[in-house]
Amino acid sequence: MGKALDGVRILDFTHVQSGPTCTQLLAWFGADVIKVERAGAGDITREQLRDIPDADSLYFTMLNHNKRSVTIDTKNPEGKLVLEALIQKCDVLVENFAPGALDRMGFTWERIQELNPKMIVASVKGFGPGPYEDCKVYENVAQCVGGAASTTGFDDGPPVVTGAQIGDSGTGLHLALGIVTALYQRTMTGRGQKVLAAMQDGVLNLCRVKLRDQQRLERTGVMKEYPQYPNGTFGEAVPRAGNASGGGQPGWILKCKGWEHDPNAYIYFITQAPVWVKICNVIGKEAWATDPEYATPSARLPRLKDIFAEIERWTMTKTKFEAMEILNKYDIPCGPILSMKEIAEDDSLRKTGTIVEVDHPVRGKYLTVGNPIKLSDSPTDVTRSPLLGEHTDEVMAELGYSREQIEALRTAGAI
Ligand code: CAO
Repeated sequence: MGKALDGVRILDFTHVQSGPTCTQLLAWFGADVIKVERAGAGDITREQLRDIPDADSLYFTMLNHNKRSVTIDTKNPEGKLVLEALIQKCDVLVENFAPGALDRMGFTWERIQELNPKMIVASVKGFGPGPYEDCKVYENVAQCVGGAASTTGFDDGPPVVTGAQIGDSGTGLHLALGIVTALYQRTMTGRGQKVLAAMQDGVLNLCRVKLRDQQRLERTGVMKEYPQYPNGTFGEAVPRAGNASGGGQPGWILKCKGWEHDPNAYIYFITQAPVWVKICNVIGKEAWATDPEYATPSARLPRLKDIFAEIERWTMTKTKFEAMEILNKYDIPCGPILSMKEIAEDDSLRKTGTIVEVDHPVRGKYLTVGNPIKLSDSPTDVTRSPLLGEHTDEVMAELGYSREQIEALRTAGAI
Protein backbone atom coordinates (compact mmCIF):
# COMPACT_ATOMS: atom_id res chain seq x y z
CA MET A 1 0.00 0.00 0.00
CA GLY A 2 1.30 3.50 -0.84
CA LYS A 3 1.80 6.28 1.66
CA ALA A 4 0.13 9.68 1.80
CA LEU A 5 3.35 11.66 1.25
CA ASP A 6 5.03 9.27 -1.22
CA GLY A 7 7.26 11.30 -3.54
CA VAL A 8 7.70 14.24 -1.15
CA ARG A 9 11.35 14.89 -0.35
CA ILE A 10 12.25 16.67 2.86
CA LEU A 11 15.62 18.28 3.52
CA ASP A 12 15.60 17.81 7.28
CA PHE A 13 17.88 20.38 8.83
CA THR A 14 16.41 19.91 12.30
CA HIS A 15 17.94 19.04 15.65
CA VAL A 16 16.98 18.43 19.28
CA GLN A 17 13.21 17.86 19.65
CA SER A 18 10.81 20.34 18.06
CA GLY A 19 11.96 20.05 14.44
CA PRO A 20 12.68 16.29 14.52
CA THR A 21 9.16 15.63 15.86
CA CYS A 22 7.77 17.34 12.78
CA THR A 23 9.94 15.57 10.22
CA GLN A 24 9.42 12.19 11.91
CA LEU A 25 5.66 12.60 11.41
CA LEU A 26 6.21 13.49 7.74
CA ALA A 27 8.42 10.40 7.37
CA TRP A 28 5.71 8.24 8.93
CA PHE A 29 3.29 9.59 6.34
CA GLY A 30 5.69 8.45 3.62
CA ALA A 31 7.97 11.42 2.87
CA ASP A 32 11.64 10.73 2.11
CA VAL A 33 13.28 12.59 4.98
CA ILE A 34 16.98 13.30 4.50
CA LYS A 35 18.45 14.49 7.76
CA VAL A 36 21.49 16.72 7.25
CA GLU A 37 23.82 16.61 10.21
CA ARG A 38 27.09 18.24 11.04
CA ALA A 39 29.98 16.10 9.82
CA GLY A 40 31.65 14.24 12.68
CA ALA A 41 29.19 15.38 15.36
CA GLY A 42 25.58 15.07 14.28
CA ASP A 43 22.45 16.09 16.12
CA ILE A 44 23.53 16.93 19.67
CA THR A 45 20.86 14.60 21.08
CA ARG A 46 22.69 11.56 19.70
CA GLU A 47 24.86 11.73 22.79
CA GLN A 48 22.55 13.42 25.29
CA LEU A 49 21.13 11.42 28.22
CA ARG A 50 22.86 8.27 26.97
CA ASP A 51 21.88 5.05 28.72
CA ILE A 52 24.23 2.80 26.70
CA PRO A 53 27.85 3.85 26.04
CA ASP A 54 28.51 4.78 22.38
CA ALA A 55 24.94 4.02 21.27
CA ASP A 56 22.67 6.76 19.97
CA SER A 57 20.57 7.92 22.91
CA LEU A 58 16.88 7.14 23.25
CA TYR A 59 16.38 10.88 22.97
CA PHE A 60 17.71 10.72 19.40
CA THR A 61 16.35 7.35 18.32
CA MET A 62 12.81 8.13 19.50
CA LEU A 63 12.65 11.35 17.45
CA ASN A 64 14.32 10.29 14.22
CA HIS A 65 12.68 7.11 12.99
CA ASN A 66 12.20 6.44 9.26
CA LYS A 67 14.80 9.05 8.24
CA ARG A 68 18.04 8.91 6.28
CA SER A 69 21.17 10.62 7.64
CA VAL A 70 23.79 12.46 5.59
CA THR A 71 26.67 14.41 7.07
CA ILE A 72 27.62 17.66 5.39
CA ASP A 73 29.74 20.55 6.65
CA THR A 74 27.54 23.33 5.37
CA LYS A 75 30.14 25.96 6.24
CA ASN A 76 32.67 24.31 3.92
CA PRO A 77 32.40 25.83 0.36
CA GLU A 78 32.18 22.38 -1.22
CA GLY A 79 29.72 21.25 1.43
CA LYS A 80 27.57 24.25 0.55
CA LEU A 81 27.44 23.03 -3.05
CA VAL A 82 26.18 19.65 -1.88
CA LEU A 83 23.49 21.38 0.16
CA GLU A 84 22.54 23.44 -2.90
CA ALA A 85 22.11 20.24 -4.89
CA LEU A 86 19.86 18.91 -2.14
CA ILE A 87 17.81 22.12 -2.08
CA GLN A 88 17.24 21.73 -5.81
CA LYS A 89 16.07 18.18 -5.38
CA CYS A 90 13.83 18.52 -2.31
CA ASP A 91 10.31 19.91 -1.82
CA VAL A 92 10.62 21.15 1.75
CA LEU A 93 13.48 22.40 3.91
CA VAL A 94 12.68 22.10 7.61
CA GLU A 95 14.94 23.78 10.17
CA ASN A 96 14.95 24.80 13.80
CA PHE A 97 18.30 26.51 14.20
CA ALA A 98 18.72 29.58 16.35
CA PRO A 99 17.38 32.70 14.62
CA GLY A 100 19.63 33.82 11.74
CA ALA A 101 21.73 30.62 11.59
CA LEU A 102 20.46 29.61 8.14
CA ASP A 103 21.13 33.13 6.80
CA ARG A 104 24.62 33.08 8.31
CA MET A 105 25.22 29.81 6.47
CA GLY A 106 24.40 31.70 3.26
CA PHE A 107 20.99 30.13 2.73
CA THR A 108 18.64 33.08 2.91
CA TRP A 109 15.05 32.74 1.71
CA GLU A 110 16.04 34.66 -1.45
CA ARG A 111 18.96 32.33 -2.17
CA ILE A 112 16.83 29.23 -1.59
CA GLN A 113 14.17 30.65 -3.92
CA GLU A 114 16.81 31.21 -6.61
CA LEU A 115 17.86 27.60 -6.29
CA ASN A 116 14.33 26.19 -6.14
CA PRO A 117 11.28 28.48 -6.40
CA LYS A 118 9.02 25.58 -5.40
CA MET A 119 10.85 25.02 -2.13
CA ILE A 120 8.84 25.33 1.08
CA VAL A 121 11.02 26.57 3.95
CA ALA A 122 9.58 25.61 7.31
CA SER A 123 11.02 26.85 10.59
CA VAL A 124 10.50 26.46 14.29
CA LYS A 125 11.64 29.49 16.25
CA GLY A 126 11.14 30.37 19.90
CA PHE A 127 9.26 33.59 19.18
CA GLY A 128 7.62 35.21 16.20
CA PRO A 129 8.67 38.70 15.02
CA GLY A 130 8.97 41.12 17.94
CA PRO A 131 11.26 42.01 20.83
CA TYR A 132 12.34 38.41 21.51
CA GLU A 133 12.70 37.16 17.95
CA ASP A 134 16.47 36.66 18.27
CA CYS A 135 16.26 34.52 21.43
CA LYS A 136 17.14 30.86 21.65
CA VAL A 137 14.36 28.87 23.24
CA TYR A 138 13.97 25.45 24.83
CA GLU A 139 10.83 23.57 25.88
CA ASN A 140 10.27 25.00 29.34
CA VAL A 141 10.96 28.56 28.22
CA ALA A 142 8.17 28.13 25.66
CA GLN A 143 5.82 26.78 28.33
CA CYS A 144 6.56 29.84 30.45
CA VAL A 145 6.12 32.46 27.73
CA GLY A 146 3.12 30.74 26.14
CA GLY A 147 0.89 30.94 29.23
CA ALA A 148 1.11 27.29 30.30
CA ALA A 149 3.30 27.69 33.40
CA SER A 150 1.39 30.61 34.94
CA THR A 151 -1.84 28.63 34.70
CA THR A 152 -0.45 25.25 35.84
CA GLY A 153 0.02 24.14 39.44
CA PHE A 154 -1.74 25.04 42.65
CA ASP A 155 -2.81 28.44 43.89
CA ASP A 156 -0.45 28.41 46.86
CA GLY A 157 2.60 27.23 44.90
CA PRO A 158 4.91 28.49 42.14
CA PRO A 159 4.18 28.17 38.39
CA VAL A 160 4.74 24.61 37.16
CA VAL A 161 5.80 23.21 33.79
CA THR A 162 4.11 20.10 32.46
CA GLY A 163 5.77 16.84 31.43
CA ALA A 164 3.97 16.94 28.09
CA GLN A 165 6.39 18.58 25.66
CA ILE A 166 3.90 21.09 24.37
CA GLY A 167 6.64 23.58 23.45
CA ASP A 168 8.79 21.21 21.42
CA SER A 169 6.65 18.33 20.20
CA GLY A 170 3.55 20.53 20.22
CA THR A 171 5.20 23.07 17.95
CA GLY A 172 6.60 20.32 15.72
CA LEU A 173 3.05 19.13 15.25
CA HIS A 174 1.89 22.63 14.35
CA LEU A 175 4.75 22.93 11.85
CA ALA A 176 3.85 19.62 10.21
CA LEU A 177 0.34 20.89 9.56
CA GLY A 178 1.78 24.10 8.10
CA ILE A 179 4.00 22.07 5.77
CA VAL A 180 1.32 19.80 4.36
CA THR A 181 -0.95 22.83 3.95
CA ALA A 182 1.79 24.67 2.02
CA LEU A 183 2.37 21.57 -0.10
CA TYR A 184 -1.34 21.53 -0.92
CA GLN A 185 -1.36 25.22 -1.85
CA ARG A 186 1.71 24.64 -4.02
CA THR A 187 -0.19 22.16 -6.14
CA MET A 188 -2.32 25.13 -7.27
CA THR A 189 0.18 28.04 -7.25
CA GLY A 190 3.36 26.16 -8.19
CA ARG A 191 5.20 28.29 -5.62
CA GLY A 192 6.89 27.52 -2.36
CA GLN A 193 6.44 29.65 0.75
CA LYS A 194 7.80 30.19 4.23
CA VAL A 195 6.12 28.36 7.12
CA LEU A 196 6.83 29.58 10.63
CA ALA A 197 5.73 27.94 13.86
CA ALA A 198 6.89 29.92 16.88
CA MET A 199 7.00 27.93 20.10
CA GLN A 200 5.36 30.72 22.09
CA ASP A 201 2.47 30.74 19.60
CA GLY A 202 2.15 26.96 19.62
CA VAL A 203 1.94 26.81 23.42
CA LEU A 204 -0.51 29.71 23.49
CA ASN A 205 -2.66 27.93 20.92
CA LEU A 206 -2.82 24.98 23.32
CA CYS A 207 -3.64 27.40 26.18
CA ARG A 208 -6.53 28.97 24.26
CA VAL A 209 -9.04 28.25 27.05
CA LYS A 210 -6.91 30.22 29.49
CA LEU A 211 -7.09 33.34 27.32
CA ARG A 212 -10.85 32.72 27.26
CA ASP A 213 -10.78 32.68 31.06
CA GLN A 214 -8.70 35.87 31.26
CA GLN A 215 -11.48 37.73 29.48
CA ARG A 216 -14.19 36.11 31.60
CA LEU A 217 -12.28 37.08 34.73
CA GLU A 218 -11.95 40.69 33.59
CA ARG A 219 -15.70 40.85 32.96
CA THR A 220 -17.01 39.07 36.04
CA GLY A 221 -14.15 39.07 38.58
CA VAL A 222 -14.82 35.43 39.43
CA MET A 223 -14.85 32.02 37.73
CA LYS A 224 -17.05 29.61 39.56
CA GLU A 225 -15.50 26.39 38.29
CA TYR A 226 -12.07 27.37 39.66
CA PRO A 227 -11.05 26.06 43.11
CA GLN A 228 -10.61 29.69 44.22
CA TYR A 229 -14.42 29.95 44.27
CA PRO A 230 -16.05 30.54 46.71
CA ASN A 231 -13.41 30.59 49.45
CA GLY A 232 -10.26 31.90 47.76
CA THR A 233 -9.54 35.15 45.98
CA PHE A 234 -9.06 36.04 42.34
CA GLY A 235 -6.41 38.52 41.21
CA GLU A 236 -6.01 40.25 37.87
CA ALA A 237 -4.78 37.24 35.91
CA VAL A 238 -6.05 33.68 35.40
CA PRO A 239 -4.93 31.75 38.50
CA ARG A 240 -3.54 28.23 38.69
CA ALA A 241 -6.48 25.85 38.83
CA GLY A 242 -4.83 22.79 40.39
CA ASN A 243 -6.53 19.74 38.93
CA ALA A 244 -9.84 21.41 38.13
CA SER A 245 -11.07 20.48 34.68
CA GLY A 246 -12.81 23.76 34.06
CA GLY A 247 -15.68 24.20 31.67
CA GLY A 248 -19.10 23.07 32.75
CA GLN A 249 -18.01 19.62 33.93
CA PRO A 250 -15.99 19.93 37.14
CA GLY A 251 -13.33 17.33 37.81
CA TRP A 252 -10.55 16.54 40.27
CA ILE A 253 -7.89 13.92 40.97
CA LEU A 254 -8.93 11.58 43.76
CA LYS A 255 -7.08 9.00 45.81
CA CYS A 256 -7.72 5.32 45.17
CA LYS A 257 -6.91 2.19 47.15
CA GLY A 258 -3.16 1.94 47.67
CA TRP A 259 -2.41 5.65 47.41
CA GLU A 260 -0.32 5.48 50.60
CA HIS A 261 2.47 3.56 48.83
CA ASP A 262 1.74 3.98 45.10
CA PRO A 263 2.27 7.57 43.88
CA ASN A 264 -0.07 6.93 40.94
CA ALA A 265 -2.99 5.28 42.74
CA TYR A 266 -5.33 8.10 41.73
CA ILE A 267 -8.20 8.62 39.33
CA TYR A 268 -9.47 11.68 37.50
CA PHE A 269 -13.16 11.97 38.24
CA ILE A 270 -15.57 14.23 36.35
CA THR A 271 -18.93 15.11 37.86
CA GLN A 272 -20.57 15.39 34.46
CA ALA A 273 -24.03 16.90 34.89
CA PRO A 274 -26.03 14.35 32.82
CA VAL A 275 -24.80 11.46 35.02
CA TRP A 276 -25.11 13.22 38.38
CA VAL A 277 -27.85 10.88 39.61
CA LYS A 278 -25.73 7.85 38.72
CA ILE A 279 -22.75 9.34 40.59
CA CYS A 280 -24.94 9.81 43.68
CA ASN A 281 -26.09 6.21 43.47
CA VAL A 282 -22.60 4.77 42.95
CA ILE A 283 -21.08 6.57 45.93
CA GLY A 284 -24.10 5.90 48.14
CA LYS A 285 -25.32 9.51 48.40
CA GLU A 286 -28.72 8.93 46.77
CA ALA A 287 -30.24 11.89 48.65
CA TRP A 288 -27.97 14.34 46.74
CA ALA A 289 -29.84 13.51 43.51
CA THR A 290 -32.90 15.46 44.65
CA ASP A 291 -31.48 17.74 47.36
CA PRO A 292 -31.72 21.29 45.91
CA GLU A 293 -28.27 22.08 47.38
CA TYR A 294 -26.72 19.37 45.16
CA ALA A 295 -29.15 18.58 42.36
CA THR A 296 -28.08 21.24 39.83
CA PRO A 297 -24.61 22.12 38.48
CA SER A 298 -24.86 25.72 39.72
CA ALA A 299 -25.91 24.59 43.23
CA ARG A 300 -22.92 22.23 43.29
CA LEU A 301 -20.26 24.76 42.25
CA PRO A 302 -19.69 26.31 45.70
CA ARG A 303 -19.64 22.81 47.24
CA LEU A 304 -17.23 21.07 44.87
CA LYS A 305 -14.52 20.62 47.50
CA ASP A 306 -16.88 18.75 49.82
CA ILE A 307 -18.45 16.81 46.96
CA PHE A 308 -15.08 15.57 45.74
CA ALA A 309 -14.08 14.70 49.32
CA GLU A 310 -17.18 12.53 49.57
CA ILE A 311 -16.53 10.88 46.19
CA GLU A 312 -12.96 10.25 47.29
CA ARG A 313 -14.19 8.36 50.33
CA TRP A 314 -15.69 5.96 47.77
CA THR A 315 -12.72 5.87 45.31
CA MET A 316 -10.35 5.09 48.21
CA THR A 317 -12.16 1.78 48.63
CA LYS A 318 -11.32 0.72 45.04
CA THR A 319 -8.16 0.45 42.98
CA LYS A 320 -8.03 2.96 40.12
CA PHE A 321 -8.83 0.16 37.64
CA GLU A 322 -11.74 -1.16 39.71
CA ALA A 323 -13.13 2.37 39.99
CA MET A 324 -12.72 2.88 36.22
CA GLU A 325 -14.59 -0.35 35.48
CA ILE A 326 -17.50 0.48 37.79
CA LEU A 327 -17.80 4.11 36.68
CA ASN A 328 -17.65 3.22 32.98
CA LYS A 329 -20.69 0.99 33.37
CA TYR A 330 -22.61 4.14 34.23
CA ASP A 331 -20.96 6.35 31.58
CA ILE A 332 -19.33 8.44 34.28
CA PRO A 333 -16.23 10.06 32.69
CA CYS A 334 -13.03 9.21 34.56
CA GLY A 335 -9.45 8.13 33.93
CA PRO A 336 -6.86 6.30 36.01
CA ILE A 337 -3.56 8.13 36.50
CA LEU A 338 -1.33 5.81 34.45
CA SER A 339 2.36 5.62 35.20
CA MET A 340 4.85 5.43 32.33
CA LYS A 341 5.49 1.83 33.41
CA GLU A 342 1.82 0.96 33.00
CA ILE A 343 1.68 2.71 29.63
CA ALA A 344 4.81 0.90 28.42
CA GLU A 345 3.20 -2.42 29.34
CA ASP A 346 -0.24 -1.63 27.89
CA ASP A 347 -1.23 -4.31 25.36
CA SER A 348 -3.88 -2.25 23.59
CA LEU A 349 -1.42 0.59 22.89
CA ARG A 350 0.96 -1.96 21.38
CA LYS A 351 -1.78 -3.46 19.23
CA THR A 352 -2.62 -0.07 17.70
CA GLY A 353 1.02 0.79 17.01
CA THR A 354 1.02 3.68 19.46
CA ILE A 355 3.70 1.90 21.50
CA VAL A 356 6.17 0.13 19.22
CA GLU A 357 9.20 -2.05 19.89
CA VAL A 358 12.05 -1.23 17.52
CA ASP A 359 15.35 -3.03 16.99
CA HIS A 360 18.53 -1.00 16.61
CA PRO A 361 21.88 -2.41 15.45
CA VAL A 362 23.85 -0.79 18.28
CA ARG A 363 21.44 -0.39 21.19
CA GLY A 364 19.21 -3.43 20.58
CA LYS A 365 15.48 -3.39 21.28
CA TYR A 366 13.74 -0.37 22.73
CA LEU A 367 10.23 1.03 22.99
CA THR A 368 9.04 4.12 21.23
CA VAL A 369 5.85 6.04 20.65
CA GLY A 370 4.59 5.31 17.14
CA ASN A 371 2.50 7.56 14.94
CA PRO A 372 -0.40 8.88 17.02
CA ILE A 373 -2.30 9.82 13.84
CA LYS A 374 -3.75 6.82 12.02
CA LEU A 375 -4.60 7.05 8.31
CA SER A 376 -6.61 4.17 6.87
CA ASP A 377 -4.91 4.38 3.45
CA SER A 378 -1.42 5.22 4.69
CA PRO A 379 -0.32 2.84 7.43
CA THR A 380 2.80 3.64 9.43
CA ASP A 381 5.73 1.23 9.72
CA VAL A 382 8.18 2.49 12.31
CA THR A 383 11.77 1.81 11.29
CA ARG A 384 14.88 2.60 13.33
CA SER A 385 16.67 5.94 13.32
CA PRO A 386 19.73 6.20 11.05
CA LEU A 387 23.30 6.00 12.27
CA LEU A 388 25.27 9.21 11.79
CA GLY A 389 25.94 9.64 8.08
CA GLU A 390 24.63 6.16 7.29
CA HIS A 391 23.12 7.32 3.99
CA THR A 392 25.68 9.91 2.90
CA ASP A 393 27.00 7.86 -0.03
CA GLU A 394 23.55 6.69 -1.08
CA VAL A 395 22.09 10.22 -1.13
CA MET A 396 25.20 11.67 -2.83
CA ALA A 397 24.87 9.03 -5.57
CA GLU A 398 21.21 9.99 -6.02
CA LEU A 399 22.36 13.60 -6.43
CA GLY A 400 24.60 12.45 -9.29
CA TYR A 401 28.00 12.41 -7.56
CA SER A 402 30.42 9.71 -8.70
CA ARG A 403 32.29 7.47 -6.26
CA GLU A 404 35.50 9.46 -6.92
CA GLN A 405 33.77 12.79 -6.28
CA ILE A 406 32.30 11.46 -3.04
CA GLU A 407 35.73 10.37 -1.85
CA ALA A 408 37.25 13.72 -2.78
CA LEU A 409 34.54 15.58 -0.84
CA ARG A 410 35.12 13.29 2.12
CA THR A 411 38.86 13.98 2.03
CA ALA A 412 38.13 17.72 1.88
CA GLY A 413 35.96 17.41 5.00
CA ALA A 414 32.88 18.66 3.13
CA ILE A 415 30.95 15.47 3.90
N1 CAO B 1 27.49 22.10 9.22
C1 CAO B 1 28.06 23.19 9.73
N2 CAO B 1 27.48 23.97 10.67
C2 CAO B 1 26.26 23.58 11.08
C3 CAO B 1 25.60 22.44 10.58
C4 CAO B 1 26.27 21.68 9.60
N3 CAO B 1 25.74 20.60 9.07
N4 CAO B 1 24.41 22.34 11.19
C5 CAO B 1 24.33 23.35 12.07
N5 CAO B 1 25.43 24.12 11.99
C6 CAO B 1 25.73 25.33 12.75
C7 CAO B 1 24.75 26.44 12.51
O1 CAO B 1 25.04 27.09 11.31
C8 CAO B 1 25.00 27.31 13.74
O2 CAO B 1 26.14 28.11 13.50
P1 CAO B 1 26.21 29.71 13.78
O3 CAO B 1 25.81 29.91 15.20
O4 CAO B 1 27.64 30.02 13.54
O5 CAO B 1 25.30 30.39 12.85
C9 CAO B 1 25.40 26.29 14.80
O6 CAO B 1 25.59 25.05 14.13
C10 CAO B 1 24.45 26.01 15.94
O7 CAO B 1 23.13 26.20 15.69
P2 CAO B 1 22.17 26.64 16.87
O8 CAO B 1 22.53 28.02 17.32
O9 CAO B 1 20.80 26.45 16.36
O10 CAO B 1 22.48 25.59 18.04
P3 CAO B 1 22.52 25.81 19.63
O11 CAO B 1 22.84 24.47 20.17
O12 CAO B 1 23.41 26.92 20.05
O13 CAO B 1 21.03 26.22 20.02
C11 CAO B 1 18.62 25.90 20.18
C12 CAO B 1 20.02 25.24 20.15
C13 CAO B 1 17.62 24.78 20.19
C14 CAO B 1 18.49 26.73 21.47
C15 CAO B 1 18.45 26.80 18.96
O14 CAO B 1 18.72 26.05 17.80
C16 CAO B 1 17.06 27.40 18.83
O15 CAO B 1 16.70 28.35 19.54
N6 CAO B 1 16.25 26.87 17.89
C17 CAO B 1 14.93 27.37 17.61
C18 CAO B 1 13.95 27.01 18.68
C19 CAO B 1 13.87 25.52 18.89
O16 CAO B 1 13.66 24.75 18.00
N7 CAO B 1 13.96 25.15 20.16
C20 CAO B 1 13.63 23.80 20.55
C21 CAO B 1 14.76 23.00 20.76
S1 CAO B 1 14.24 21.45 21.38
O17 CAO B 1 14.20 21.66 23.01
